[in-house]
Amino acid sequence: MKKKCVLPNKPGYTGIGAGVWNIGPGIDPFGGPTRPAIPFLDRLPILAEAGITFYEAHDSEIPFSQAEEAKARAEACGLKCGMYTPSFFADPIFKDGAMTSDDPAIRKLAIENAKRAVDAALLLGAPTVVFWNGREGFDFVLAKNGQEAFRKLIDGFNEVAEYTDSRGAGSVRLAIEPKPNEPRANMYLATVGEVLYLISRLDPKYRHLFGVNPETAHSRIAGLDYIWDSELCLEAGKLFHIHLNSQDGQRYDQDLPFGYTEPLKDLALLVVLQDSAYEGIIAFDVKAPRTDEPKDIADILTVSLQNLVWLWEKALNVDRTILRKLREERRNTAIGGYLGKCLYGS
Ligand code: 3MF
Ligand code: MG
Repeated sequence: MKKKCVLPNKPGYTGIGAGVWNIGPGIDPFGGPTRPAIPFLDRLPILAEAGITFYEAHDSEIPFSQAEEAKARAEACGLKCGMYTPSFFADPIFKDGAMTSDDPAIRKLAIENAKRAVDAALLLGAPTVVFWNGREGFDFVLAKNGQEAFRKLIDGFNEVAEYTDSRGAGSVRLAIEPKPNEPRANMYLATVGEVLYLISRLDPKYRHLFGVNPETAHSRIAGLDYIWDSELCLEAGKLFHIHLNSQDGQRYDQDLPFGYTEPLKDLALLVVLQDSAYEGIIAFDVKAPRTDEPKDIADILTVSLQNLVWLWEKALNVDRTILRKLREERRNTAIGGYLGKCLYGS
C-alpha cells in the first residue's frame, strides 16, 4: 500500500480526505458516463492507494444498510470515514427542496434521512455530518416564500440537532456547506455569512453542534474570496471541516484539482489554517474529468494531494516575522511579492 499523505506539524487530523463521488464515471449535464461506474465500496481501496486517509460518502452512495460492510472494507485498506452526508439533491423527490419543500411529507423524509445519516456517522466513526443545500432554493421568483423557507431550515436543523443530542452523540458535529447556485438558480445558504446567520437563529442549546464546511470553489462561484470565508468561519469558532478544490472563474462548478488555478491564494489559505491551528479534516471535493481514462481515474486525487503537500510545506516555510514586519510597514504589494518568492522563487 502507498504511504498516506500527511500534513506535517498540523494539530488534530493530519491525514487528508476525499469523497467517493470524486472518482465517478464522468457524467456531465450534456453527456452520460465515459467510464464504467466503479461500485462505491470498490472505490475505497482506490482512495487509499492514492494516499487518502479519510473517505467521505453520501447516504445514496454508501447507505446505512451497508455501513458495517463499508467499515470493514475501509479498515482493510487503512481508511477511516471522515465525513458522512445525506443527499438532499439526487432523488427526484427532492426536486423542489428537502428541508424547505412545501410538502410536509417530503420535509419529514428529509429529516428522517438526516437522522439516519447521524446514525451512520456514529456507526462509521465519522466526526462530522455535512449538509449541503443541494436543492434548497428557487429558480422562479415568488415560487416560494423565502422567509418561510428560511424558517423551515431553522426548524429542520433544530430537529436534527435534538436527535443528535438524544443519541448522546458527543463525537458527531454537524456542518453546513454553502453554495450560491447550481443546481438551483438561487440557493438558500448561499454563503458562509448566511450559514453563520442561520446558526445564530438555531435553538441556543444546539448551536454548539453546528459549524460550517466551506468549499473554496463555492466561494469563487459566488465571486467571494475563500481566504476571508475561511477566516470568518475561524473567527466564529465554526470551521468544522473544509472542502478544497479549484475553480476557473465564476462559471459552472468545476471541482478542479486543488492548487490548480490560484496557487498563491491557496498558499495564503494554508498560512491562515496553520496560524489558526485548525484541527479538523482537510478534504478534497474534486471531480475526475470525463476525459480521463479509467486507469487514470485517481489522477485527480494524486495531483490534488501533491499540490496540497507541497503548498503546505511552502506555507510552513513562510517567515511569519517577515510577514508581520511588512504588515507593520503597510507594504501590501510587498507581501504579495514575499508570498510569490515563497511560491515561485528558488
Ligand atoms: C456540490 C458539493 C457536494 C457536497 C456534498 C457534501 C457533491 O457542489 O460540493 O458534493 O460537498 O454533498 O455534503
Ligand atoms: Mg463540497
